[in-house]
Formats: sequence, structure tokens, C-alpha cells
Amino acid sequence: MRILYHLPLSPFARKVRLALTEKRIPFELRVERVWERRTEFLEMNPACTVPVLQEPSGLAIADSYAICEYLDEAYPDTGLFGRTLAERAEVRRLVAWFDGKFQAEVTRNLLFEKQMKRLLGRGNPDASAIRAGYQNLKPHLDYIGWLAENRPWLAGPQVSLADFAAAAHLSALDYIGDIDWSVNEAAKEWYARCKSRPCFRSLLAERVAGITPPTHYADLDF
Ligand SMILES: N[C@@H](CCC(=O)N[C@@H](CS)C(=O)NCC(=O)O)C(=O)O
Repeated sequence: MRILYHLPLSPFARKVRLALTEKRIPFELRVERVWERRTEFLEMNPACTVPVLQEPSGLAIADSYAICEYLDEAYPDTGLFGRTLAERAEVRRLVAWFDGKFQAEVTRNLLFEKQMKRLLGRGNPDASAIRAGYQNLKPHLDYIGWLAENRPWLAGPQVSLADFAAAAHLSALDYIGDIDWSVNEAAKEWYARCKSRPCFRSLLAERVAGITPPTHYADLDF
């Protein structure tokens, strides 16, 4: 069996879950409490981060981008990296934008500060980081809205890993009630289209012990 080691609110794991499901590749989810630093997990990923994908052959792949590129090469049906060279470059730029810039400016300041920091034993939430996270979120939502107004999907004519990277971050933040969708109507409409895709179903149905999402979280017409 193919196993994806994950944490339910990890945006990197969510991106891989969306890619696997969109490509109709069967897999089993296993929660990995990275803070326990399990020896067998460290052998698969010395960085001790989720996600890690273990193929039925035993091959273990760490890092969400390495996993997604591997999946697109190993299972080329339903390609998620665009068709033309220019489209492929744009998909990669936007995945790097969301997993690098958005992660550093928004997700880290909100999700990590509020939920992950204590679990990982890295101190208490920092109020100034949380304030910065909320401030940074607005221009990012506006950028997503601008892309969505100018293209069918964020990176071009087809849905791609860029949409899943962005939607993975937003869905994790939405779960903890941190997204004000009234900020940008086009971003909201694009996210509603992502949510309506079958690959989103299991994410929206999942609940994390001790954290109740806002009522609009799983609502397709929010
Ligand atoms: N570049 C990695 C980042 C993965 C990552 O930071 N995962 C977080 C959860 S969202 C984690 O496992 N953190 C544990 C730690 O930092 O010790 C990827 O894309 O997979």
C-alpha cells in the first residue's frame, strides 16, 4: 500500500493529498507526530517533516515538491505542471510563491504560531508575528484575486499544482478561522471552484481533535 505520512493541518501535506486524489492514485493517510522524532520516520526523512510518501515498493520520498514532481513523472495522466514550457515555468513559480513567500509571510505567522509552535516545543505564540500574518494575508488574497480574474486557473488555462499549493495553505488557515473571504471576491470565487472539485472532499470532511472549523469551512456556497 502507498502511505502518506502527514499532519491534518499541514499545507504541504494537503497539497500532496490534493495532487494524489486529483490523479486518482490510491493512498492511505497516516498521522506522523513529528515532534516525537520516531526513528523509523527519521530514517525516511532526516529533516523530520511531513509529508513523506512511501510507495508500495518501499521507496520513501520526502518534501512535498519532490513528491509532486515524482508523482507527475511516475503517473503522467492528469498532469499538474501545465502543458507548454511557459505554463510549466509559471506553475513552478507560483508553487514556490505559495510554499515559500506565502508560507513565510502568512502561514508561518498564523498556523505555526497558533497551533504548531507549542507542539514542537518551540515556545509560546508571538503576538507580533500573528499581527504581521493578518496584515500580510490581505495583499496575498488580492494577488490571488488578480490572478483569478486574469486567467481561468492561477497559473494558466488548466488547474495545476499552483492552485493546489495556494488552496492547501488557504484551507488550513480557513480551518482555524483565519480567512476573511470578504477581502477579495475573485479570490473567494476561485477558492469556491477549488472546493467543488472531488479532490477536495476528504479534506473538507476531516476534523482535527480539539479544533472546530467555522461553519463556512466545508460549505461549497460560502
Ligand atoms: N519543504 C517541506 C516543508 C515541510 C514542513 O515544514 N512541514 C511541517 C508541517 S507543515 C513540519 O513537518 N514541521 C516539523 C518541524 O518543523 O519540525 C515540504 O515541502 O514538504
